[in-house]
Amino acid sequence: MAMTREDFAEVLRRIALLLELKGENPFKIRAYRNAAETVETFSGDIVAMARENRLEGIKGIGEAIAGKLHELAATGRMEFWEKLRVDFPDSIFELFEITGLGPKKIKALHDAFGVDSVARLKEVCASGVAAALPGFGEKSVAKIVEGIAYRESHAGVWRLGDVAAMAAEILEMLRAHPATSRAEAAGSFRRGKETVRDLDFVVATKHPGEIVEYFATAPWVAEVLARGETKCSIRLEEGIQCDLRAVSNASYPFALNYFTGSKEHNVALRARALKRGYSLNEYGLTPLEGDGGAVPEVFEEGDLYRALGLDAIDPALRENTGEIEAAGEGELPVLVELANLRGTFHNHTTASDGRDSLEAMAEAARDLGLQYLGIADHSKSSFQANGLDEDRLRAQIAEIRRLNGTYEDGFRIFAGSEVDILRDGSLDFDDALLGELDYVVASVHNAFQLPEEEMTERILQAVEHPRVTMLGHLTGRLLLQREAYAVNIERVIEACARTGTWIELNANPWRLDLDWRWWKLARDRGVKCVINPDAHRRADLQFLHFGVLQARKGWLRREDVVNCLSLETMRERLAAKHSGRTL
Ligand code: DGT
Ligand code: CA
Ligand code: CA
Ligand code: ZN
Repeated sequence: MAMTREDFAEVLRRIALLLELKGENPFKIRAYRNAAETVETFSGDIVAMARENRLEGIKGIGEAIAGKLHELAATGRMEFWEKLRVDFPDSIFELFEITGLGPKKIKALHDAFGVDSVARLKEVCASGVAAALPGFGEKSVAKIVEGIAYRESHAGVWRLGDVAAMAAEILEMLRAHPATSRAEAAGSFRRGKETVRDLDFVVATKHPGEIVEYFATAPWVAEVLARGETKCSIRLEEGIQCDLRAVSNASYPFALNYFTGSKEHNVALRARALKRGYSLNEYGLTPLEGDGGAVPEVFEEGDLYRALGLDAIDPALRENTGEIEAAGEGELPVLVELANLRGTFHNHTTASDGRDSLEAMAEAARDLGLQYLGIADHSKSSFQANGLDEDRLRAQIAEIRRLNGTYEDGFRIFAGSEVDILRDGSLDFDDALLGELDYVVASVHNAFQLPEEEMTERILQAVEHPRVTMLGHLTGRLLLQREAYAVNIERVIEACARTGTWIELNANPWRLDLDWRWWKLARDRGVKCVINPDAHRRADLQFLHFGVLQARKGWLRREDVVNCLSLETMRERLAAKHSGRTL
């Protein structure tokens, strides 16, 4: 297959990792990392440009790396990379996926014991030799062992954000086939689950054999796992499994409904059908013996729900958490949509650890049709993220005010800060400076291991602070990488309801925090949600899509999500929250 920008980025990242193991100059390593980022986010066809040797002058790709990328694009090989990698098996890259194990430790383990795979790492941890290495000790080895166990327990699980583009591509390809009359992605992906085990597709067709053949021989198939007349399972080159069902047009709504799940939703729906005298399965709805009544016509999924006396239930809600009862009583929520959002608040720029400038971020938000964008760069204690000190933040506020004067269409940047909640619950800036901001996002970025009681008190103190507008990524989880820290979420929700503090639904697909399972409760207690992309570059504003999906899974309506408010109302709301200031 032809080279893609992802292939480029992967090679550059792996070079950086191996250079790190070799103890190379940090600037050189940084150059490869930057180039990988640039390649991934560049707006033109970077692969074609590399092939034609036209990379010169692109910011983030130096001359030497440009030459190497040209070689890779033109010949499919990069001599530097091939030479570098001969000393290391590919399994060494697994080590970088383990929490608690950084490049320095990997290098030490590799140099001392030749550790070059997770299997070998387990051995040296178990035998006790790792703990004896300088800079290690029992405690850090215990952390590594925990990291290995976590990774193993999540093997075969994928983040929604990492598979969404693949799913869309496969669906598009299925729909393009002339024998396809209808096609949809099903399963946990369609339900918008934050992680999925595989991708499921359902196709309506008169020629299932042709669709199965087409699916099994697509260019991205690495392996055909199982193949029948009407179904097929494959593994993609990226590693994820995909299941296909090809059904008749008449069975399609039933098959789509069944394979969308969840299993629990299916079971409850089938019970409902039985009560009404039908048996329901993935092929259709049939009257129970002896009943012999007419079967309502079902052309699409909505008809199926209506046939059972229910309003149509959005896939996001199908987790059997009360949606069937609500649908029976006409009480399903009208769920928030991406198009309802008018702005968003938690975003970074090059001032801290973002990749795009303030102006560029604002332009991107305007392009998306948003009326306002909040900038909340890190505060000074987050030094690893280049957090802003008082002077730099004041300069940024001034720059935001200046830019606001230049927008003739009324677009507005709100000046905020993602302020660290320090270990003792105090905030990283004093009240005077916080008072100069339009809003404050308060987040925990360190001391994750505090006991639950202490962590909860720490966060509650921020909630009680009159200048805190919203809590950022409340639990700190990183999906498939780091568990949420211990915190009593219910108590935080109650405090937020009482103080009018908003809770963020962080839409970054690594976080999706606060988890959708909490939102119905939060909403019922009167807490407002704010969907934020936590964007570190322009393209990350697209994360809002994932945030909206999670909000839908949490039963949230337009009126529950504050950033659906128009600019005018939002200005009033913020001013009222932090009284005495004009924005
Ligand atoms: P996952 O684990 O992320 O792939 O989650 P799903 O929900 O996509 O699960 P999957 O792919 O095993 O199956 C797709 C759907 O098929 C599932 O949501 C519901 C339906 N299904 C699968 N097995 C059963 C079952 O034993 N009983 C019922 N009622 N439905 C099932
Ligand atoms: Ca699935
Ligand atoms: Ca499946
Ligand atoms: Zn943060």
